[in-house]
Amino acid sequence: MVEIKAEPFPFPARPEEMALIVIDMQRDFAEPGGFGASLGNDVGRITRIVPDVKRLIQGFRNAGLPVIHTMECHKPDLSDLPPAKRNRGDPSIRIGDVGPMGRILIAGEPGTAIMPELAPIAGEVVIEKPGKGAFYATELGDVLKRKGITQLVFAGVTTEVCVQTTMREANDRGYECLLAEDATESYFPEFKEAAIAMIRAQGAIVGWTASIDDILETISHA
Ligand code: C5J
Repeated sequence: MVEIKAEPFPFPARPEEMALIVIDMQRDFAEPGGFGASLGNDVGRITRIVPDVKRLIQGFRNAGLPVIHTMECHKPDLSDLPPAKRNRGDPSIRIGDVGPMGRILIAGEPGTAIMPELAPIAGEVVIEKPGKGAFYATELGDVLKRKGITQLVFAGVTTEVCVQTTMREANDRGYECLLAEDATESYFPEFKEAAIAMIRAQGAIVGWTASIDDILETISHA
């Protein structure tokens, strides 16, 4: 067992049982004309972390540890999109509508794709998820079981929505979860800060948080 410098206390790492989960680094959340922008958000906050997420992914690849990507998306016939989700709020375009990058958050559309800088490489698992959490209605749990994974490092967007939801799902399923603080972002800086605080509060009630450098320092020597 090795330790990663983390909050609220060192993360007891078992690199041979560890995977990186990169949540929803999709064009639809990061580029003008996508879903994030349709909700009135400043998508530039998301693009700024791309080099950091890339460095973390590369560190896992260099260490020979699994990288798993998720994409929030729906079937073209919208059969996995509850009306309660499609009709929520007042976006300029809704999930399933045609936007400048194709149909919003629909599998196979250009805007739904993972950003090219962070594209999965051959052999990496990509989980298409209809919900905010990556365990809901997906094969993620089976994939992790097959690979013998018990510890998850998280990156991606947005911190307080899909990242935090998936961490909570994972925590309840018995995984030890570590959030890479500088490889995650929110459209709202105060929400990112609050999500990090609530994840590691009460003795890591949901999980730990750490910097990319401290995570890579440990796994590169493992
Ligand atoms: C959102 C996500 N924010 N990936 N999705 O709708 O966090």
